[in-house]
Amino acid sequence: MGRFPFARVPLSRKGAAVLAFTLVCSLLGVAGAAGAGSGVPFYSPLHGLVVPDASENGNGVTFDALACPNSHPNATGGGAVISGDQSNLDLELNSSFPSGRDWGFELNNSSGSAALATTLLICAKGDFKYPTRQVAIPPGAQGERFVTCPKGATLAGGGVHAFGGDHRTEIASNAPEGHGAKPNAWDATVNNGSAEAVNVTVGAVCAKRGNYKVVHTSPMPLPDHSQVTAVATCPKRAHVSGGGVRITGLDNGLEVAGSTAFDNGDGNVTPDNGWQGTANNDNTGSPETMQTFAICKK
Ligand SMILES: [Ca+2]
Ligand SMILES: [Ca+2]
Ligand SMILES: [Ca+2]
Repeated sequence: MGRFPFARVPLSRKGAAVLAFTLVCSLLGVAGAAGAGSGVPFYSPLHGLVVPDASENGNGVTFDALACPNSHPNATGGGAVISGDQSNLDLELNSSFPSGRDWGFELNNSSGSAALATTLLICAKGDFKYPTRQVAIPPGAQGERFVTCPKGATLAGGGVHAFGGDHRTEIASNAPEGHGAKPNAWDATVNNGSAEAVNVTVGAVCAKRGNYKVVHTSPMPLPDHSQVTAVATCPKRAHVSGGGVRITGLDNGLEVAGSTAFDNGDGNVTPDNGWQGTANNDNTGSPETMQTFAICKK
């Protein structure tokens, strides 16, 4: 786990146990993954966990991590969904970040009651690069960065991690750059509603080989004080490798609440068919739009 750059989270005994447990789950999933032949991504089993309210754990942030198996040692996409009391839009993604073989998640809950989350990981064989860029965000501000794949490599996924802050630190946007089918960069915006500065790392997953293509929904209305979910579906015979959510505007009330791989009931239960994104407009006072992006491997 030496490459794991989640400096804020000391690998406590509990954290190490979670990591070991999820690694075992990932390994067990190898046999269960449908069609995990050469070139087809590996999809981890869903990992369920409790996300306590801030009144229980102080900062309102819960960490989770998943690791790819030996057969498919490169993480390309991490998914997380939080279920609970959404009435005040207080469940959000704080971080969802690639790190070579691993993917880390930080999940916010200040809803007043415990929530449940499921996380999953998509992994690939082959040769990948994980370029990153940083941005420091003062208290009360937002910050954006994009990170570009090396020449000749293709975008296969991406994510963002905020070091520091608390449950008021949230992903505001996290998606491929631009609207093209073959973007070469990943772009993320983070809100820092906390009282301390945070250091944000934006990471792209770049494949040296393979045919990857980005599809996305049209911009969906995201009215004030609402939550909207949209699914971007991959073309037939393509398998999703990663994805994300883009939200317009710049405000601490614009939040990614969920972002995960999607199964369309195509005869297997593998979430290989696209990406599902959920966005909050938490009392910004203005209407915005949201879009879900899927990166699909042929
Ligand atoms: Ca919120
Ligand atoms: Ca917020
Ligand atoms: Ca499926």
